[in-house]
Amino acid sequence: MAIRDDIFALLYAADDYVSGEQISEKLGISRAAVWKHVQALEQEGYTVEAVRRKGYRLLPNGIRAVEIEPYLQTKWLGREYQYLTEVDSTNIYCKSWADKGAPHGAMAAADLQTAGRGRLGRAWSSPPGSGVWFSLVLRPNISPDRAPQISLATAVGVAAGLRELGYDAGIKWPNDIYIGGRKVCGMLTEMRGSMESVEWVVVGIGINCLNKELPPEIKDIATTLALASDKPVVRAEVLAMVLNKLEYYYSMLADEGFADIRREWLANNITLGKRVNIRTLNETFFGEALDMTEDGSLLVKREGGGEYTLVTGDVFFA
Ligand code: BT5
Repeated sequence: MAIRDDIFALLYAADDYVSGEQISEKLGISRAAVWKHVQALEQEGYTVEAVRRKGYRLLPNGIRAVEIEPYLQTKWLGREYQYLTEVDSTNIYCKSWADKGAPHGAMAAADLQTAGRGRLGRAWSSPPGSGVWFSLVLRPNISPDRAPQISLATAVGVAAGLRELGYDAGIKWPNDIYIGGRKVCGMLTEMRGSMESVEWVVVGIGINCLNKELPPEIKDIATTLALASDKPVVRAEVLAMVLNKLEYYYSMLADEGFADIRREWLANNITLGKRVNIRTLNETFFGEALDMTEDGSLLVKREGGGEYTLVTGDVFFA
């Protein structure tokens, strides 16, 4: 949406109000069209003050590149960045971008996802102007059986970013981020490769930020940063802080292997020692989460006897 980006850029660059007339003259569109785009920006989560005889003033709270830049300290992660006002799913977008040659560290983020997805095709609620919905293209030099470690490193990075911002974020195995007993962030990792090597990994991350209301189907299990604390939430800062930490932990995984990531995961987890309900494709049972193994699986003591090593599946607190 080029015109909307142009209007955004004009408002973003101005220290004061910009009149509708100035914008319409500069961009060669009607004042009614300006007003329509301003409303669309508000849909995206920006606050645009409209004052009679003065014009418009932007209070930025989006995730365009110029907004993230002041907080971003990464070298390679998120530097190739595609911002989308609307997309079906940033994972779908990044998978096809990866197939077309997106570089290691490329990122796409969207204000609104119309078909945001969790694992096993579950829906991921991603309303406009409310969260940080983004995906990363990684080209790690690891064997495919180590790909789950990337998800665990991602959980460590997101939790560290949110903790840095003052939120008491913990990790539920394998990689959900919880605040106050509720899910604030989920991740979906997808991969293309052969038996021997990984061509790309796309990591999709959704963090609920600004919304104070949640759809009925998740309102008892989910939370948002705005609900978790009274502090103002700046989405660009959330995204950049998380990227800063993710780059650090992805580099740690590449340079030093999984042991250090595992240590960080253990230090920030809220899973071990809890009574859990495990659901795999084949069975459902209760037990106590005992440990995360050295390759990232969850070790569970089954009620009724025996131990179980969970490689993929869902864990619910029971
Ligand atoms: C996940 O799946 O938690 C992975 C979510 C990944 C979302 C990101 S957003 C950017 C990128 N693009 C995508 O299309 N996806 C990624 P799973 O563990 O299967 O959990 C899904 C379940 O979480 C749903 O069945 C709901 O119960 C719940 N849920 C849905 N939307 C939620 C939300 N916004 N916040 C918290 N929980 C939610």
